[in-house]
Amino acid sequence: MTATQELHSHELPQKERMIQETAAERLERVGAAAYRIRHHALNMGEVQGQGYVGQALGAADMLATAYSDQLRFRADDPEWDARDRFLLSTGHYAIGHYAALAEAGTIPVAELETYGSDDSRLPMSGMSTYTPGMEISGGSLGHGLPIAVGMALGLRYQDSNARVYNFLSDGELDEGSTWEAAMGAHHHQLGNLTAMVDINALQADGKTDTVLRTEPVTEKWEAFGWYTQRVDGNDVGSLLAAFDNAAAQAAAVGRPSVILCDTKVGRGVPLLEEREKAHFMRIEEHEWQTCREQLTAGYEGKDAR
Ligand SMILES: Cc1ncc(C[n+]2csc(CCOP(=O)(O)OP(=O)(O)O)c2C)c(N)n1
Ligand SMILES: [Mg+2]
Repeated sequence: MTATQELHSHELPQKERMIQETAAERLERVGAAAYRIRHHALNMGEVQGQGYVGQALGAADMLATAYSDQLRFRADDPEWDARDRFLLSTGHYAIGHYAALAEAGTIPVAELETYGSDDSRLPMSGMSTYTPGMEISGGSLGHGLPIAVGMALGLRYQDSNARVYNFLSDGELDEGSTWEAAMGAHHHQLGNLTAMVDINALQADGKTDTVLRTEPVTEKWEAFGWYTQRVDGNDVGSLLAAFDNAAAQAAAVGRPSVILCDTKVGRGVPLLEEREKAHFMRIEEHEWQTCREQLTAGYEGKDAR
């Protein structure tokens, strides 16, 4: 295998690949992937004129860290037995997930423009039967972690080294099923399970602390027996360090890991970062180009906010 092929092969996570890369180069690579994910998400949002764009922008760094650095997968064989499973339980975040799958090479970039249209493989809410690389049909909040627990247990019974990642939102911390699953994961010592929570402090009905106060979140996960880290979810360096720590802890039998990621809705596009009613954004026709320009200006200026 040539060095270039190795770089684009994700059969092993970055740490286990024989890629010679400095920490700065790694940061640059994952940061560039996050920028492209944001760019794709804006283009997809424009097709419908509205949507869950703010979440995709907020979670892009988490998705880039997962897909361009941590996950084991074959882009052209989404059902490869040994793949790590990435379960999106927040179905409405599908726009960000599709962007990440395009970045990973599982979905053609050109197909992204079909997002949300009739007969598209990319419906607005993630469906496993429609989309390659979409492991579960999410949307009914609080189902992802219970499914992840079952999968992690099943993979252990099969002596598989594959790991299970569940991407969930802070709104899913309102769901009792999430906490039942958290308890089950600890009980079964699912060291092959990692939860990544997008704490954007927002839900459909308003700010999380006004809908249902979930804090102190860190202490809750710790009390449930999980290896718990909390990071700035828009800082790729912190995300890489946290995912590396989680990977170093991973074992067939051991503590499950959770990475709590504080993110900003609309991150990278100042026009959208301050928008009201950010759960489902309406963006005017003339604003999309401004959004793209702001994103690129921030990225090229290596906006250090
Ligand atoms: C079990 C369940 N209850 C309610 C809903 C309706 N719902 C859809 S999105 C959403 C907000 C959940 O919070 P979060 O995912 O944190 O929202 P965001 O950060 O995207 O605004 C709700 C309540 C649902 N999909 N599933
Ligand atoms: Mg939220």
